[in-house]
Amino acid sequence: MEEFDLVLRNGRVANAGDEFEADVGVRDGVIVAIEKSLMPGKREIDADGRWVLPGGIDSHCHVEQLSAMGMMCADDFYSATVSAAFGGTTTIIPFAAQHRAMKISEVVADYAERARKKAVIDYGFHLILANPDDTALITDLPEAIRNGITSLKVYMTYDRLRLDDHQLLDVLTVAAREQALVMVHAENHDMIRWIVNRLVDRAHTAPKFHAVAHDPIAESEATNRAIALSRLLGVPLLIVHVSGREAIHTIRRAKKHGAAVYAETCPQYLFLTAEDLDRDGMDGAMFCCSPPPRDKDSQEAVWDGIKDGTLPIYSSDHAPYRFDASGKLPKGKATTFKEVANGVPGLELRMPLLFSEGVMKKRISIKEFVALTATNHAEMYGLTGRKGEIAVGADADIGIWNPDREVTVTASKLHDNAGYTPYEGHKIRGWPEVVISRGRIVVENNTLNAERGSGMFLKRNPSDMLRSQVSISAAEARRTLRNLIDVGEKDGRS
Ligand code: DUC
Ligand code: ZN
Ligand code: ZN
Repeated sequence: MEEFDLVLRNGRVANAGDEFEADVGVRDGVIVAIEKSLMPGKREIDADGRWVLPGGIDSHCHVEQLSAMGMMCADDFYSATVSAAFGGTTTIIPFAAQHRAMKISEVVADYAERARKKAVIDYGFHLILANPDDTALITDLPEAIRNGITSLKVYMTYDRLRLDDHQLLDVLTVAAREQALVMVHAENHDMIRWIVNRLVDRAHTAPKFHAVAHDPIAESEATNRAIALSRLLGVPLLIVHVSGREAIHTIRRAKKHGAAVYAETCPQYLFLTAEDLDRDGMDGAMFCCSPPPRDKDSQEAVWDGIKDGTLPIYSSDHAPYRFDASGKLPKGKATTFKEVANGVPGLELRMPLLFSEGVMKKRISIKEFVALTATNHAEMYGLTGRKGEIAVGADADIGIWNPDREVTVTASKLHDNAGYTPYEGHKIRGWPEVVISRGRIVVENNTLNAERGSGMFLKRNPSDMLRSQVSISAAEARRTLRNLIDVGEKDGRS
């Protein structure tokens, strides 16, 4: 039998469904054997006392993205993917972000070209759809989906991005027909706008007021509305970056009634609170993201949602901006919370934070950790069979985790380009010491060994979730509404 390129020996393997002791044999970038006592390989790694886990998939991150306000984020495809790799993530799915005047095919080509030259791990794209006009819905969106961009994000807030309910119904209809998953940023635009105006009128402009403006009721209302729209059509959807107890409750209740609604949460909703936005001077701006971190009670609700499957996806929502005039503080100390660039870095620490606080503190099992950080993303975003699992035939994307390694987080040791971390000083137990991407050892001994541009674009399949059942009431609606939709399609319109 042909020799292995790499054998990971004596480790404890965990997948979302099981855990066991075995050696893992890799050839040509693919896992080809999982057994005890494999034959020697050209390269061997002793994983005794370590976890051998699927490489993470971070399905929500912003890389080399120009915000709708015209602000470029701090990481390009090189720094972002290097940072991801050091944190145990071997696949990212960032966004190709349309601004309203842009043509989708050009947006996609632009992001693809930049990633192709720089990424060191594999990547796909979601589309951000800001202008669902006829050209987008009839031609450009279906084309992007056919090219493997099988998910798209839409916004219910932000002046330059938001879609109204009518537009959301149009998008959901086309997505269902073309087999794409719709991801929704669910916050009530007018509630936020109204509060912002009151706050600014009263000169309440410090970073902490960002959390006041983005009230949890704005999140839960929009979440409920997005779910209602998807139920009306019987079309699944995913709510991104869920933060508050009420929104989680709304999603749980809808799922109980059979709605095909999925949801994502992020480290900032487990490990930060709104009090972080109230730090001295402008420091709170480092923690401004939307939705904002909430309170301890919502943190507990997020843990509960993670445990009971209401929140099956745990992503970073890495949106890095430097803490200076090029990013977070365009007007220095005079920057109002409205003007602070929105987002926090998290690609590198996403997995270590959950490993430490979840697995090591026994809030979640190692199998749940794998599901939340890798396997569920593969199922949600059309990567099953290739990514998110230690299985024969899958890509050899693997992290070897030392559960005893202790790390005190500090920005200077991280590899992104934000220049700060919201988790400064946090003590982490458990770290991915060796990270393997398609059989290449990309991180070992705290050193990168990967060429710029060596990551590959992943043309994704449709989400496994699109095949899942919809509620009885939605199915009823579908019988009538699908007819309407089909009639519309006959003359080329949806
Ligand atoms: N939404 C995101 O998904 N990321 C950063 C900011 C935002 O509003
Ligand atoms: Zn968002
Ligand atoms: Zn985001």
